[in-house]
Amino acid sequence: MSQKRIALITGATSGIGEATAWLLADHDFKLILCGRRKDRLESLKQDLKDKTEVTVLSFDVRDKKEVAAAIQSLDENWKQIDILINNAGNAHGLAPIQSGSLEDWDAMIDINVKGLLYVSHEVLPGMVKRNQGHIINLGSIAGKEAYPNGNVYCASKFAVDAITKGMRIDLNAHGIKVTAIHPGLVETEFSLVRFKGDEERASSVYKGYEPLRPEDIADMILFALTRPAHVVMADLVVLPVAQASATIVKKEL
Ligand code: NDP
Ligand code: 8X3
Repeated sequence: MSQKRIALITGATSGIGEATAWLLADHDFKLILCGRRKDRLESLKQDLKDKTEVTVLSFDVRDKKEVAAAIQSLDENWKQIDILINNAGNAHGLAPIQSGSLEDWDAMIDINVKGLLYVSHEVLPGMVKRNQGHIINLGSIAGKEAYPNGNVYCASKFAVDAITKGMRIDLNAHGIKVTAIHPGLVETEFSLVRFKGDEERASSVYKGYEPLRPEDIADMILFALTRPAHVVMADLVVLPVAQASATIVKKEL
């Protein structure tokens, strides 16, 4: 009987990360679920307990000491992380570059770029030592094309694209798979965070067409994780049918 692989998912408390947790729990993976909201992590652990083994780590990816302490605190039987899903991230604000907020810029660079690096820094040495592992980074269509007022969010996702390519090159000698998945519009808490709790503005982003659901991206993640040993899904853009580019969306309002 083959051993269950251990997957660490950042940003598992909502949206794509949470949907991925549910799907992987049904497909023979053990899960390390991460996020800041402890209550959500605990209730997800409870919800998944009949499907698979789950452990939770609550930390802010912006804090490198917290990231290191949390991952190093894992029990011996959880330390061998086979899969790292770098999913935690958000947009903060949507404003022209000349009037952007420094706090929003810090948040996006610190979470989407530096946070991804801090978590990877803790997990990669084990994978390298074992010459085995799979990293999946959540990029975005925003990391393939800049769009009006997206400036720094787009930059953070272009950085994720570049880091992914760098990881694939540097980890090549160790047989570690590196995948980037770049979704278009997915209906999650993403816009609620971007618009700082403005529910009406957030929901209007997804009106007049059928957006992706977080489960659609979870499907892609499972697909990437279940390819044969000699195959890596390197780079994938996934859009709702109504979306042709970052800015062209066929809406019927
Ligand atoms: P959600 O807002 O639903 O989820 C974001 C997740 O990231 C939450 O679990 C949140 O957990 C976690 N997170 C945010 N900030 C931090 C932090 N400082 N420390 C730790 N965890 C953090 O959004 P999505 O599910 O849509 O987003 C997931 C990923 O997908 C992101 O990287 C996003 O950029 C990307 N993406 C999303 C698209 C979309 O249209 N929705 C399209 C393309 C890419 P908590 O608040 O509990 O810490
Ligand atoms: C999220 C998709 O188009 O809102 O990365 O930036 S978009």
